[in-house]
Amino acid sequence: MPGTRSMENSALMRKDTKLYIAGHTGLVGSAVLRAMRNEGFSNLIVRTREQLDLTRQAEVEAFFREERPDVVILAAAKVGGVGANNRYPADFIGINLMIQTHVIDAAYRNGAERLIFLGSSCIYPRKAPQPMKEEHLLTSPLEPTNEPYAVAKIAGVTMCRSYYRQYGFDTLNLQPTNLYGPGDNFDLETSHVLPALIRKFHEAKEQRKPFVTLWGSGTPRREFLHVDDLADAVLFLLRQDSETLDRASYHRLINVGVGEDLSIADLATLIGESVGYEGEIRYDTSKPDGTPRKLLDVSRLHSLGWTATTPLREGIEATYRWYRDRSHGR
Ligand code: GFB
Repeated sequence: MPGTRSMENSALMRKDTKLYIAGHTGLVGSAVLRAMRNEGFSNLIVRTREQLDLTRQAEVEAFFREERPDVVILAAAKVGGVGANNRYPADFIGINLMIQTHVIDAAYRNGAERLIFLGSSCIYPRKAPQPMKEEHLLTSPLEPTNEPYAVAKIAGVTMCRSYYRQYGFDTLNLQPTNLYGPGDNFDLETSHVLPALIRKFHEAKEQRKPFVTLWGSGTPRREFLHVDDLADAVLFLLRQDSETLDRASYHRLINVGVGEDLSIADLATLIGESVGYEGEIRYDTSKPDGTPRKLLDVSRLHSLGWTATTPLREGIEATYRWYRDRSHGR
């Protein structure tokens, strides 16, 4: 029977737990690292891409044999917005399948006590009922613009679930909604919408441009979670015992979001206000809209007692300050 360890004896509760964060330089991994440090975890393991290439199985196996981490947070992934997903489909499926397959298998074989796998809300079908429940996974076709990425993430979820079912390896799959925050990618071609809009509005203000052009129609709806809230959820879930996770999750799958969405047009208004840009907003409908709506049902996580706390306006303002301080786009 998988998952019967008690938390009192578990490595998960100790501050000297050996905890490996895969992908610690990315948006999610860097937030998890900050949160773990703030909590006083003293035995955190990280490796840069130069030190450890997660797409190379032999390197990953050697690393796990040597380090044998107790807990693994798998936040390493090839990620990007709708434009990047569309342009680099091979990388989005290939790199992600390699990284997650190597890490999940090596973590199990080298005695990790728990692995948390970070996915994305795009694993749910394009026309999933809204808000999207964990149960909606694999119930109808995916959104074509990010199908390769979604298929890789679904394979990761299925692998984690299967290792739990067959071997009792304590895995948990988190599906965060669209994320933003410090450390995000602000490249206009490959980023997600929120950092792209911060940069576009900032540059338009600096250069006194009369209008800003956004992609698509402005009608798709998205939900945005500050990455520090996600890191807090990771910590919260790490502290739950295995039986609690069995009860609360849907076969070890759990959504992480805020439970509210808004249209891209409304997001643009909010970001324009935060940046202080007063010009016109135009839309380039030759660019893809992607999924019409992506709102997560977060009742499973709420039932455990966790809710997101960062209001969107506040989160955007803080992210804008972070962006400006790093002199991006000046
Ligand atoms: O954030 P985003 O790139 O990704 O785009 P998705 C969200 C919406 O914002 C789309 C619109 O309707 C875009 O057309 N948008 C407007 C813009 N202006 C811009 C802009 O300047 N840049 C960008 N990037 N979008 C991704 C998936 O989907 O979400 C990934 O492709 C992943 O696989 C991620 O799941 C969370 O929300 O559409």
